[in-house]
Amino acid sequence: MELDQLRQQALAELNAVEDEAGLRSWNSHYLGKSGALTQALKRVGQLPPEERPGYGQQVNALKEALLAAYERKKQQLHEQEIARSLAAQALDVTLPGRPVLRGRLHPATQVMRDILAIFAELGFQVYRSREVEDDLTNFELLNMPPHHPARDLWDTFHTTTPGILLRTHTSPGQIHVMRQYCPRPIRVVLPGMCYRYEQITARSEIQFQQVEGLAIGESISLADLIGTLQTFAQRFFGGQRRLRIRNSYFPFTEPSVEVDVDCILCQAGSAADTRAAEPSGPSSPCTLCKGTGWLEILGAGMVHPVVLRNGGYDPDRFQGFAFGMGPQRMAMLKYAIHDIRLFWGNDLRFLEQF
Ligand code: FA5
Repeated sequence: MELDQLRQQALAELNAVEDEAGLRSWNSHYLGKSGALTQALKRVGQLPPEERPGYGQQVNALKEALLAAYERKKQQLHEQEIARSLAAQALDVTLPGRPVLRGRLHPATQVMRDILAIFAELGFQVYRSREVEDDLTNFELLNMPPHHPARDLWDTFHTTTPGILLRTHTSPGQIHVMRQYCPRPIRVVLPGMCYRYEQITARSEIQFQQVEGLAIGESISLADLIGTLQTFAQRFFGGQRRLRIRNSYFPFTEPSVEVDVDCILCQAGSAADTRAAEPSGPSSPCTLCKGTGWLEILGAGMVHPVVLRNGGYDPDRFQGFAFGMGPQRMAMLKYAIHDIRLFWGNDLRFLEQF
């Protein structure tokens, strides 16, 4: 009778339990070491011997029943807790996801890839050459011995190691590639960064890219150079821009030329008599062409016999043409960019336009 009461009371209390703390307290009250069931078992010693086994069995059966009820309640509370937390932090699967910001290629990289793709179609392979050069390769082997006045054309960043400098142009790559492939014919482009210690303006940076071109063979002429450059310009500018080829001077080519493209910003180069186009004075608004209507994009020429010999080729048997173009200047002329400093300024308003 006493055990029946205990069962009813325990189950009623368990039923009223609402949380885990209540469940723990119920457990220690009924099933714990000094709980009600342990106390009930201890009373077995006070009973007459013949009643003890029956009483003991009843206490054990009650213990098992309460344990089972306890486990059920525990599971029930656990499920309630999960349902409550799900309701509190409802997950709306219909909400649109957070947009992932996608990067893009830097305009300088895009233009560089466009240039290399066109030269690949013309049969030119890419050759990578070092940015930290020695004086010998950057100047001397290109027919500019020490104290040669032409060295002044390239204001140079020297390192603290004597004779080691940041290359001022990609032309020293000509020597590397010639010495590697001599005496085979060559048709390569050499892209990369160049450095010059000069004043930064809207059209000149201290750090800029160049793409050098070099073709060496046994029957190469100036006509091949002009044809290659015209074909390239036609493909790069899509026929939108005009070319002007002028004679020039470089110590490592003979004869030498420079190529200009008509200015996209002011279009002054498209005037009827382009040869007469002169700087239009300090009032000119065009930062790109300084009012001349033209912007120089590259230097070129037939490889000088001294350079051919320094590269290992016999100048009596081989000829070659070379050019060095400025991709930043070309991008300015293609996309109407008014200031070269935008390329390395890291301004997203500029970069996101490409
Ligand atoms: C040279 O650097 C020669 N090595 C080019 C060459 C190669 C001639 C092979 C003959 C044979 P130049 O200094 O003119 O030449 O530069 C070539 C091109 O690089 C320029 O037409 C221009 O497009 C670009 N460039 C030169 N200086 C800068 C600068 N400071 N900022 C941006 N682009 C520049």
